[in-house]
Formats: sequence, structure tokens, C-alpha cells
Amino acid sequence: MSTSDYPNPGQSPGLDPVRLNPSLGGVGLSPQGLAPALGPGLPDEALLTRLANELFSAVPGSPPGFGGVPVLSAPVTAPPQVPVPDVPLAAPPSQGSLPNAALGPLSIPLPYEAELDALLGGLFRGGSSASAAHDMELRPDIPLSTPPSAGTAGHSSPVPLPYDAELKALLGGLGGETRVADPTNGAGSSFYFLKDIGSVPGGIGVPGQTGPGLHSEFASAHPPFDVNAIRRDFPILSEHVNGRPLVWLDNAATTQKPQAVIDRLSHFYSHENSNIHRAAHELAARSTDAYEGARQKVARFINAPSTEEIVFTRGTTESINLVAATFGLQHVGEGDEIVITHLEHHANIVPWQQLALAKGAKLRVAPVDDRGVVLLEEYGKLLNGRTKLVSFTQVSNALGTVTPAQQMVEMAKRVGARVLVDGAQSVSHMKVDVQSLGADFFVFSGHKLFAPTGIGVLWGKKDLLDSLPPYQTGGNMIQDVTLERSIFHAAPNRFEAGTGNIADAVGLGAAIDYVERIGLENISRYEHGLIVYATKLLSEIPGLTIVGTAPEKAGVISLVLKGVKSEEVGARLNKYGIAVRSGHHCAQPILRRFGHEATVRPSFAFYNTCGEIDLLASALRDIQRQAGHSHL
Ligand code: 7TS
Repeated sequence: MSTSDYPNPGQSPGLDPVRLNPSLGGVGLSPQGLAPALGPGLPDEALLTRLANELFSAVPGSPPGFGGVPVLSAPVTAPPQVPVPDVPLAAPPSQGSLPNAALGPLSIPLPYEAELDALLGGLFRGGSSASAAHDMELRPDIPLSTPPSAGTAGHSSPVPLPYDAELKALLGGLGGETRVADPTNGAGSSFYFLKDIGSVPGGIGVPGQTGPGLHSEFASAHPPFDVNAIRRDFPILSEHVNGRPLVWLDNAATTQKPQAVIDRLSHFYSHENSNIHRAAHELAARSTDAYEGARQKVARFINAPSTEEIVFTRGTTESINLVAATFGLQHVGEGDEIVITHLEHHANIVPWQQLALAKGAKLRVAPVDDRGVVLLEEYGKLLNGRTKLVSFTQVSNALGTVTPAQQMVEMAKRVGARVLVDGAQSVSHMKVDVQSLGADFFVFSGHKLFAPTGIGVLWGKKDLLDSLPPYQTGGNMIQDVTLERSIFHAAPNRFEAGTGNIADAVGLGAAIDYVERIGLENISRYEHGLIVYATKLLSEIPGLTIVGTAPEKAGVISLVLKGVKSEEVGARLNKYGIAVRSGHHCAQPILRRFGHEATVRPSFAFYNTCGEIDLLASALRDIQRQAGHSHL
């Protein structure tokens, strides 16, 4: 995109008003997010907002201090005065409204609560809700006294993140051997998410050591993570469902949106809305700047060398179809081979099946082991001179497996294949650098990254993109048209025919700003703690089997409950206000590999808490009990 494409040459591409005006939500903690917690009587909101800005500008790993969470969190996490409702504690079990579903009282035995509280200082609990809740009989029809998002009573000072070492020390010493059932042979595996203590970033922690001595060490190693402050940025997390605070554990399907993104959309439609590129007037200039600014943010986010390599699409599905229809059309012929893995989402299977069918090519599938780990040796055997394209996911949406993407790309490159990496489930959990990844295409959906639905990204190497035929044709993507022929733009416009999803692309830019202010490294570290905690807690539930036990997992835990259909579990969890996806997750081949047609899939984001996981575990225990399997 040259600047001459802009109707108003005085305005440079990428000038994004939201960045210039914090009131538009261009900071991680929006003023809107802060205001309710600060209360009306506080003297200097501007100062606090500035501190909030500095917090999220802090480089991950920088020492806490001025502008860090401790400064910010004191006012922000002041516990709200939540009246304790008149809960009939001794009330008899209520009847759920599900057919034949007698939902009994949900008792919340918080396993390891004392130990975890000592260690984590309430970090994960998102306030006092879970602690407060577990003293009472919880029923799906009775709201909790304090929603998870409502504050930090009793835990007003956030503590550093829990890392592998101390969690290992803590959890390892508590429940005895962790039972994570093997999906196929039933053999237990060891507790599998924890790396060696020596490999913990910063080298913190001493094997077996727990207790307060560790806290100060951790405090100096990483900035703290104030999940309560973050939760306040997401208005929907204060929703109630079935009279209970919403527990959103369906993040692999879609993520919730921070106020900053909601505000950015509203600002776009209030002040900038226009079609882009074509009309020479002020609003066209504004919308073009906002749209191209979002492209710059995406490029920066995945470390693409150029904005010209960023194509906006509707999402991962469209991005993959685009590559299949263009690269596939041009480069895949009869007898050629396309390699995927057994882990793939249908969006990364069906387009290749169709292409293979149309071209007489062959689709080959790299198998996984009984943990859900790609068998690299077998994968290597599939690669040869006929392999035109390898397409695989960086994180499995059904099992949570993190694939060794860089290594798999390298192996594919050795036989001269092009590589597409599906980042739909990775971008929200880990830092992605497309240059070090080495693939040719990288695709993801905005809605899984706290941005709106209907916007996604195809990144491709510039020379490769420019060599491909168009995907769709029409307006916007042409340089010149006569009635006899058309000359197409280069990438990215070549692949953006028609009027695109301008506002939501801008929203994606705001989401990226938001995520970057928290920091992907901080997010990864925090979520790792969540996965460790959830795995430990869930795997101790009688009759519960975790499906997918790879040593590297992100975001997702798939499970089945003996004797209860997964769809039924999902419907019953909904009664408790807990949202998970249950079904085949559009990944039937991998579930069938493990002998299932459906699983229950809690999936996590950085705004989830251990308190929510406690609620999930307790609800699952209850469901199990009600189904008459308490003897298991
Ligand atoms: N690839 C992976 C790995 C995915 O998880 C998904 C969506 C897609 C591709 C398709 O993304 P879309 O945004 O184009 O739909 N996964 C899920 C899921 O797990 N539950 O709902 C959608």
C-alpha cells in the first residue's frame, strides 16, 4: 500500500486515533474498566489512569515498581462492599429444569485451598468468591454472594505468578500420584505439564521448597499478574447465567471482548465510518488510516517483515480456503501430496480433502501417540519430493497439544514443501514470530484473540502471495480493468476483493494493543499455572478421564465423565453458570482416535481464575454423583 492510495495524503497510514486518546480505550486498562472500581470519590483518577497505562507499558520481566501492579492494584482491587445475600444455606436441593436432571446441592470442597492460598495468595481465585462460596451449599439456582469478578476481599495485594517449580512442589506433595488416565490403554501417566525446575525462566525455585521464602524470589523475577484488574476490563464477565456468575470456559470457541475493543468499534462507527481507499473525503481517510493501522498492528504482533504480507479475511477457515483455492490451484497437481496431522480442526482437513479430490492429489496424515503428541518420525516418513504443502495446527483445539511447529516446518522445508501453520488456538496463548517459525503461511481468527468475529488474518511471504492467483475477484483488488482484461493489485489487496470487514479489523487492532500491554509472556505463564491447577484438580475426580495428555499443552483440557454423556455434562454445567463446549469440537478424527465422539472441553484465557476451576471441579463432582457414579 503506497501512501498515494490514501485519499488524504496529509494523513499517514496507521495514524490511529485510539492510540492518541486513552479515553477511547487505547490502553490495557481502560478508564471505563477502572472507574467502577475506583468509585466516585477518589481524588485523582487521571493519576490512576496514568499508572494503569504505565503498568501495561511495562516490559514483561521488568521489576515491579512505579507503574507496576503493586502501585495500581491498591486502589483498583479494593474489595467492593458486596452485600451477602440471604442465602438459605440449609435449603433442600433444588430441582434443575433440565429434563430428569435433579441438580442437588453443589458442595465446594476446595482441595489444597490452604496450601494454594498460602502459596498463591489468592492470585488465581479472582477474588474471594470461591473461598466465600465453599463454606456454603451451592445450588445452581442460587447466586453466589460474590461473583468471581467482584473483587479481592481478603487478598488485596496481588502476588507474583505461580511457576512450575513451586506448583510442582506444592501439588506433587499433596495428592500423591496424579492420575491422568491414558486415553487408550488406561495406564496412568505422570504429572505432565511441569518442566524441570532448572528450565523455569529465571532459574527460580528450589525443588521441594514451598513457603513464604519463595515469594520474594518470584516477586523479583516476574511482574505480578492482577487477574482481578484484568477481569474488570471484560464487562461480560459480570454477567449472570441461571442466577449464577458466569464462568466462561469456552475460550477455544471464542474469547470475550475487553471494553477497549468494544469502545474502539463504537468510536469507529461514531467518528470514522466510511468505505476505504476510494472516496477522497475526510471519513474515508480516517477509516483507511484505522484499517491500515490495524494491519500494522497485526504485522507487529506476529513479527511479519511487512504489512503487505497481512491479508484480512473472515477468519482461519477463510484463510485456509484461500490458500487451498490459490496455492492449491497453482501448485498441487495429480499425484502430489498434502500432509496434515491427525490433530487438525475440520477447517484444516476439509479444504485439503476437496483440493486432493479435485486435483487427483493425495492427503497424508501424520499420526499422534496416545498422549496426542505428533509422532515426528512418522511425520518425517510422509515427507518427500511430491509433498507440495504441509498444513498443521500449532495448538490442537480438541486436546490442547502444542505441536513442535518450528521443527515440523524445518522438516517440511528439507523436502521443499510449503508450510501453513494454523494459529487459531495459539495466538492468544503464546508469542508467535512468523519469521522464526519459518512457515510460508500463518493463519488465525480475530475472535479467538479478544477481537470481534468475522475478521481474521492470512500471513504469507510476500513473493509467494504475489505469485498466487486471486481468490475472489471484483472491486478493490484490481489495478486496472478493461472489458477485455484485468490487472490485479499485488498483495494484500489482491486477496481483499470487495468491501471488507473494516470496523472489525480495527477492533482486531485494538485487541492486539490490549494483549500486548498485558504481554504474551505474562499471559503464557499465568495460563500455564491455570492448566497445571486444572489438570491436577480434574484428574482427581472419580470417573473423569482427561483426553490428551501431551507434555506441552495450551488453553484446553478435554475430558469425559464415565457414565454421563458429554453433551449432558455441558448442559448441566450451564445450570451452574459454567460455559464449556461439549461435542466433537469440529475435530472428529482426533476424538475418534481416542475412542470418543464427544468430550467436555473447558478452555482457558488469561481472565480465568483458579476459583472458577474450583467451581468447575465441584460441579463435575456433583454431576458425577447425581448420575449415580459416586462409587467410582
Ligand atoms: N483451526 C483451529 C485449530 C480451530 O480451533 C478453529 C476453530 C478453526 C481452525 C476455525 O476457526 P474459525 O474462526 O474460522 O471458525 N475452533 C473452534 C473450536 O474449537 N470451537 O469453536 C471453534
